[in-house]
Amino acid sequence: MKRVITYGTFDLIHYGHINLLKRAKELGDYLVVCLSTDEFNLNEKNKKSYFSYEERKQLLEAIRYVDLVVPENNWDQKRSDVHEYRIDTFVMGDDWVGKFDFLKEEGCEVVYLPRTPEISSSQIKSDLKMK
Ligand code: C2G
Repeated sequence: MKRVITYGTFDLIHYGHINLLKRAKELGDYLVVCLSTDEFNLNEKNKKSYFSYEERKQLLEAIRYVDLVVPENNWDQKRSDVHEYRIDTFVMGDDWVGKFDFLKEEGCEVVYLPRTPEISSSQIKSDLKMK
């Protein structure tokens, strides 16, 4: 069984996220999503998500491509995560290209997938403000 992992905040889940999750799942048989906690978002990513961790987790668990959702508490857990969850392939959108190549040292394939253009959680928030 080929195990894939990806990371993110996934706030205001949209078709760009779904496209990423779909393609990530197509790279294996089991997809782990490491979901940024509210504290990690606030303290490290300078993001305040609209939905809480529990709400974002519930949304992700309802997506057919997602098999397991676990917390992302810090930037540095990826090396241990790939061992803990026995990951074969690490996947991120290509806005992160090159940033996680070090995971190849852990025997993990690293794949960056093209982002879906024109959609982002921040775009949705600003569009809604304009209405
Ligand atoms: N994404 C995408 N297309 C979009 C928007 C997002 O493919 N239009 C992808 C991103 O490239 C990322 C995933 O969806 O791979 C989740 O996006 P975010 O929630 O914005 O994740 P981010 O804040 O980049 O957090 O440790 C890594 C971080 O947790 C990544």
